Amino acid sequence: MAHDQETLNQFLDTVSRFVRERLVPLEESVAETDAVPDDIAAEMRRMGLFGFALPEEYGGLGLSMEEEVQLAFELGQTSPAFRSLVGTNNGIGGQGLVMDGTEDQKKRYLPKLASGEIIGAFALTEPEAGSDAASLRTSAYRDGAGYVLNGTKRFITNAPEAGLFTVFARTDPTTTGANGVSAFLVEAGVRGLSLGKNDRKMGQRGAHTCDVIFDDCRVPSSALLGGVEGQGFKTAMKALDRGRIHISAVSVGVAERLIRESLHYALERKQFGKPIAEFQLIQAMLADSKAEAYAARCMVMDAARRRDAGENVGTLAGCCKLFATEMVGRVADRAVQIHGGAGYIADCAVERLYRDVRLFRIYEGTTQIQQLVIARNMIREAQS
Ligand code: COS
Repeated sequence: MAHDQETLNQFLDTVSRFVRERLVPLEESVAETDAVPDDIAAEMRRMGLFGFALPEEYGGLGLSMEEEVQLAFELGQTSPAFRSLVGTNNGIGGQGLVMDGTEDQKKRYLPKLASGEIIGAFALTEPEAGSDAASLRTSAYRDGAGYVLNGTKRFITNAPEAGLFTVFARTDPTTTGANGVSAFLVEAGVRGLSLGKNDRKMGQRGAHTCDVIFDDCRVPSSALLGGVEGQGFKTAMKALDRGRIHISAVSVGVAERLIRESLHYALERKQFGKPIAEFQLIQAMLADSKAEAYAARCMVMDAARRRDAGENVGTLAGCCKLFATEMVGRVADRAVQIHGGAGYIADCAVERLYRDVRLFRIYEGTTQIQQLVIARNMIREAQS
């Protein structure tokens, strides 16, 4: 539901201040300790950030997509680990439930996700099924009044903290494709569900991923998302369409932060007797970054508005993800270049952000998957 402009502006101002005054000063220690402090998580709960995109009737803030991307522009102004903590509940870990859950399932879990009492995780990727998500092998066979899950999920964001997993598993062993996949809501702590060691990642320290292993894990029939078999892959794709716009907005936010850091440094740093900002080769890098970040911001706002208006934005979400995540990679690279040697040193924000943003081009669908989705949709449309 759309909020009035004044309420939205107040909320965005509060978040912006929280980011600048509370989160930015903690960036280095979060990277060092690999943990977001509990008091920050508590503040995020109080601000409603665990449920910004979840419906108001279940305790969320019910932001529209256009409102959500504006929030993501703000949350993007600091280490992505902070956003990641609240990202799955509102995104891929909660939206499957919002879009396709039964009323009972929504009532049971959405209020807890919205308040941040539990963390939701999206368990799609497997050791042998990354981009080719439909080839997943985790199985769920019917047994009496429930299902038994077996298989391993990989790189699952927030799995170490999760209270609820949306798990994609094959209920029809006779098909190898998308139609045999169903989604299950599996609570942490059930027998047969275990976690691997936390992955040691290139960046985004403070945000955690690990394997999720199902070994004869028994769940009741009521765990089947929407109560229907064979719909799981579509649920995953719909959640990802939405998530891709959100990640694009975060990419814009981080790019704007990197540009600010670069401009500030270029104005302070003197070489050859004057601030390096006065050299045209530095100006070219600043200008390219500014123009590209602005283009991505406009794309993201447009896709979000169209989604709110009810358009199918699968292609546009792919365009945003492709452009915005590649854009922030280039902006981060230029930011390091503008900082010179200082940008390669670990206590420099741009060094850390350079590593952090590398993930944006990979998760929720690689750049190459976005290219494939965009082109496939174009061809289908032309032929229909
Ligand atoms: N919304 C709704 N339904 C969708 C959809 C979407 N965006 N995309 C596909 N579907 C449906 C299709 O309509 C099709 O249904 P029907 O058989 O009833 O027509 C079904 O899902 C299978 O679609 P498709 O044939 O396109 O599946 P593919 O196996 O060819 O896979 C790609 C398509 C590659 C696009 C998909 O596997 C993908 O997005 N992979 C990347 C996965 C990913 O992002 N992983 C990140 C992990 S989460 S961090």
